[in-house]
Amino acid sequence: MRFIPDLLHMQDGTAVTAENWTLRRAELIDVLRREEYGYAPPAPDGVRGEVTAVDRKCACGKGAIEDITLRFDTPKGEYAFPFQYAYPTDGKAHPTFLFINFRKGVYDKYVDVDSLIEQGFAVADVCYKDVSSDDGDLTNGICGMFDRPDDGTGYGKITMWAYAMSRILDYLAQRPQTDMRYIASVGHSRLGKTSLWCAAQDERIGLAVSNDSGCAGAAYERIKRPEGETVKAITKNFPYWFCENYKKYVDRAEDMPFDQHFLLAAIAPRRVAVGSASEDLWADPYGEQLSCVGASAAWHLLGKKGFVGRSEPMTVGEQSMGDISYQLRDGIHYLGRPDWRFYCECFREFIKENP
Ligand code: GTR
Repeated sequence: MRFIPDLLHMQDGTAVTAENWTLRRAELIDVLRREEYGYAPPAPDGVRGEVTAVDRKCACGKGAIEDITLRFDTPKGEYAFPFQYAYPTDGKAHPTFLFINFRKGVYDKYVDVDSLIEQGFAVADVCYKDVSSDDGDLTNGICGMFDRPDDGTGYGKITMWAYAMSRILDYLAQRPQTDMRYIASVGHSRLGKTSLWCAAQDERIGLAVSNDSGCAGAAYERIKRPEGETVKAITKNFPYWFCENYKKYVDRAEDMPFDQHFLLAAIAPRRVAVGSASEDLWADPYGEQLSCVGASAAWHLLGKKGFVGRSEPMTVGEQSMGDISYQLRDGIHYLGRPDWRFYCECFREFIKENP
């Protein structure tokens, strides 16, 4: 087996303990910022939400969906982007999914908003392209609102999509319908990478959901099936998702001072749910499962169980529920009902363990 960077030693070689975990976590985040995703700008002092429309006829009249414009100040003036907020209208605070999606709106093939409301969940839903385009233009949307350093560590798109999710959370914290103790970030594929990266940095997120996030998401780079996407492929097709430094590791995975288990571990002791799909070999299901195994050391250190599944490849349909939960769902690269069923179950487990 190849050498995998060690979670449990600080950069200076000191052993990591439960006491200095906070420092180690900061190191993990820092190396991921510097070498992979780029540094985010500082958070604004505050955000303002303007509700522009409300639809009360959803989930049989038991839920509402608001269109909201979120505004905040940046060094280059006010920035605004839209998102939707759907919640049960029973006057209570609800566990909330913070969902970043490919398309606008909660009525979408990747989410069943009525079902989530019926189960007592709220959902904030943002279309990633409303934050910044998915291309090499680093001047539009939120990306254009800051001076991006050109030393190799300037933010890529994933960092800024994640930044926008955190700004939505700033706003949700002002809403009585949101139970801030119970926030789950969710995204599929490139947005699964975004969900994990957002949760790694934002401790208000109690459960990070990664659906088919693959390369630069949940999947190890060093241990990979031959069909799996690599740093070489991803930085060729989507260089702008990352900081420039990430390209240094094309064909040089062994030189990376991190691997993707650092991303999962930076979420400890909070919870993670990783979903893979059996036919999604590009995202490398087994590489995703193995990085869950590798990241587990962080939870063990903190007196938790971490990943409780096997290290042999799971069979199709198998699930394991722990601090890091994992499911290998039958089918293609997709965010569907069996995925959400599992994530809702993981969310309920998290709530049960943290009353
Ligand atoms: C692929 C990309 C993957 C994954 C996917 C997606 O083309 O190579 O890393 O993120 O797109 O976002 O659907």
